[in-house]
Amino acid sequence: MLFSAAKNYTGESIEDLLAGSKIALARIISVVENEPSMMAKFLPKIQSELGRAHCIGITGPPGAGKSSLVNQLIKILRARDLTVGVIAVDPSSPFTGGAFLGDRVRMQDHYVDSGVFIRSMSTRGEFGGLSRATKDVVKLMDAFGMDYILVETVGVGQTEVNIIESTDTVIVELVPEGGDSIQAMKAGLMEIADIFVINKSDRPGAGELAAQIEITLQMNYKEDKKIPPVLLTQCIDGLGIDELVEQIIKHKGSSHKNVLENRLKERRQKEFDEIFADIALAEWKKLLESDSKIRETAKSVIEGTLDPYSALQMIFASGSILKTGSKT
Ligand SMILES: Nc1nc2c(ncn2[C@@H]2O[C@H](COP(=O)(O)OP(=O)(O)OP(=O)(O)O)[C@@H](O)[C@H]2O)c(=O)[nH]1
Ligand SMILES: [Mg+2]
Repeated sequence: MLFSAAKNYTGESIEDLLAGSKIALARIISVVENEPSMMAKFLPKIQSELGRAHCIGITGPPGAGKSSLVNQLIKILRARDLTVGVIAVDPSSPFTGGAFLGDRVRMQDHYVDSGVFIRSMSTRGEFGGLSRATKDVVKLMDAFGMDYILVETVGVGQTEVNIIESTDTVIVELVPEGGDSIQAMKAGLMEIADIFVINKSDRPGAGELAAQIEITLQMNYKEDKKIPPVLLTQCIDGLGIDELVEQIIKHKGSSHKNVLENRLKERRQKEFDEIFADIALAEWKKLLESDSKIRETAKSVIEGTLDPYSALQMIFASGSILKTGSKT
């Protein structure tokens, strides 16, 4: 059975999560992290609760001040009595692996706050898995009832871009020093940003970088897309954060409803495709194990005596795939 792991689940229930148990939230996140297919058991129970939280993606080069920004946003949102979930996607590089320790220090005031839930997600190894897992945790926090969900990633790889693309408001945080910011823009972050933040504006060159980005944005202006605002901040002491929150609320607001709705539909479509591909691959592997005829055909492809298209035609013609599909 595809979702057989569900039978062994003995943790706090999804009902507890829906009733507001943080322990259940933490336990269920761990379950899903360890066994992604468990989401198939939980999703039907939370589907009607989804889409209430506003999810903000914060990305930018290492050390830009993303965790400091998260920290400041938590402060302002909590002062407004809004609840906040945070997902810090850990950088995979061993050189920056200690970063979350730093995050812990920066966010420690909020760990004891009952209206805040902070979770780190490690890249561990498997890349597509991290992006899927992050999206699942966003859903669980949404169902739990968080008003805002902040997702911090280092915006370098495709996985991070994939995660960030699935959030409602994308903040790209850059800093005046080094070439990292230009690098980040090359990595495709320019296109997905809803708001640009130039942090460490206490340092020289912040105004110039902002101007440079504004010019680039105007040059690439497309009629169907609003030019994102470029804001200066000092996350170390909270300067510029009020203005940022206003811009986030503006982006979340009614004038962008259609954009958000379209983004949500695109996201659901993409997710559906991804889940289909994951399940299809898992089913295919099972089929290879259980059906000797199919195994023989696949062997011919591996040995180079048969091409994959002809092989698939033969397999489909034999009807084995359809028979297996109807079992699950
Ligand atoms: N001068 C100055 N330093 C800042 C500012 N904001 C953050 N910092 C410092 O920059 C360093 C990195 O900040 P973090 O918030 O950990 O940055 P990050 O982007 O989360 O870092 P990683 O998660 O490791 O990529 C810390 O030492 C902060 O104190 C700022 O506005 N000005
Ligand atoms: Mg950080």
